[in-house]
Amino acid sequence: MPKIMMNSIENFEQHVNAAFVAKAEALKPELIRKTIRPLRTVRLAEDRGLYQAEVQEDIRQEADGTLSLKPRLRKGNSVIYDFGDHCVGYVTLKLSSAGSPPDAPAYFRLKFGEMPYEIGLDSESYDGSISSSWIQEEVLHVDVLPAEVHLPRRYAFRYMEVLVKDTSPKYDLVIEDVSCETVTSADRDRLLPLPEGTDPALVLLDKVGVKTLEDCMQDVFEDGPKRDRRLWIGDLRLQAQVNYLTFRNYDLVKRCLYLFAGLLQNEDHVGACLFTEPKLQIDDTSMYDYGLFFTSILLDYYEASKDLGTLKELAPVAYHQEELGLEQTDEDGVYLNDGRNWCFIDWNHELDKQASGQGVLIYTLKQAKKIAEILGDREKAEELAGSIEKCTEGAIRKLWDPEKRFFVSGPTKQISYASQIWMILAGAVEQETAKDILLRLLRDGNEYTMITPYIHHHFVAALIQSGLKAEALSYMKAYWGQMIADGADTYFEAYDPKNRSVSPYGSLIINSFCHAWSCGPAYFIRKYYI
Ligand code: RAM
Repeated sequence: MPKIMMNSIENFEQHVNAAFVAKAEALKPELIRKTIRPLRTVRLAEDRGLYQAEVQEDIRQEADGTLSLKPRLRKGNSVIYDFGDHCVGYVTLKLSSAGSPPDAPAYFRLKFGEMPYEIGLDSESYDGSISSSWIQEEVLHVDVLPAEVHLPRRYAFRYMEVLVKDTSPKYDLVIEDVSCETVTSADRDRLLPLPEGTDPALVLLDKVGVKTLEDCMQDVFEDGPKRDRRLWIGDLRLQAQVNYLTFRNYDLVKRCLYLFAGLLQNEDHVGACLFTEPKLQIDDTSMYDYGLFFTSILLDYYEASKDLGTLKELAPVAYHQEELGLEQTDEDGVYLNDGRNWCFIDWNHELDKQASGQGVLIYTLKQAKKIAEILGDREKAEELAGSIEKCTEGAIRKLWDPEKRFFVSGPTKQISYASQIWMILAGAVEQETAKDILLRLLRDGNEYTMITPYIHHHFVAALIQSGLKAEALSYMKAYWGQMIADGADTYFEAYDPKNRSVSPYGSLIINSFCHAWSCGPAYFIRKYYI
């Protein structure tokens, strides 16, 4: 497994702006709770090397709220519940016994899976690059039966397996009831409906995107409710865009903006992600592209909410990120990509990030300029215009290959999707050139594959921006649509239709299958196709 390049800052400092943090805390949402129960039990079947769930028995909920199925299990027996859809919340089990009085504790394992793979794959053999503690699995002893067991952790799952490790020869464990109290800060009553008559394929793509966003909307916008359960800038940017056209929770975005602005890193750099527990704390991971995206999120937030006060208050933080970004460029305004901090772009470990990082810089410089214009700060706008010109001209000189008619990146002059996408999004080339680049990519492909829906999202954005709306739609239908065909109730963190086992970390068991940065179809559909 290649090592993940998430550099931590040496001599890390957190610079707190208490007033900003207080503003963020005042916007902390009340979570909406709902109790749900499983719809059926399933068994696992293998399909092309991956586990799928097959219906075993439907479960009715009786008038008194109890379940029609009360599995009776002894050593080695198991049951897999299917809650029918992805859920995020707290699980309660009501247990009793059958046979003689229980003369030994009930000892069982619980496993939760957003997808059937996580139930089927062996957790013990996981040896990937991030912690196995993310695997949603517990082993419990219950000394006294009957019992009501409230699990303290929050789980993200659709499937839940109970595997009895032991009871005693004298009694069986009976599962009387299982329920999940789901939590979200997304209010379905505020969800904007799609117009009557929308193409059913789009309705489905949108529905899964909305559900993905809903389950990631908690106390902050989380990247994934299974993992990392944290506020990450890159994810926030895309989920905020979907949120403006769906649940319209402006305060949650505002809260996240103030959290990032109120908890800065060394040099007042905006951090890549932050923790809300046990206390508010910026992580010590520093990311080049993610820091710059603070500017994008702020501008998008203003455009959606028209909250001028926030724009004004946070603009200096955004401008500063641009200055820090420019410090990592050479005399021609070209991104050095010298490893000072991590430029993410996508989970393709082979990718050279120089050109894509340059694209992100120009893209956000333009947004910073727009902020300055809205605020009437002419001097700032002119200064930014100068940087945009320098960085664009430098990029064309150093990163554009006129023969190949592609952007190249780094010492090996690597040609990748990511470089083309971000330089196009930055508006570094005319629309006709952009179109030509993208059509050639669509036709010929590229060896530096896109791994995450996050980069696929930007590919779609680049197609739309370049006037290739129809191509963007069919691309979206093919990629996200195939994810649905492969069983997605919510969109995955990583997905490659040609390699369904793809994982940035070494195993599907650790992947997140409800991941914020993948919810984009709901944004594209609502903004461009209805
Ligand atoms: C992972 C998370 C998150 C992403 C970062 C870069 O840890 O999946 O969503 O933003 O990587």
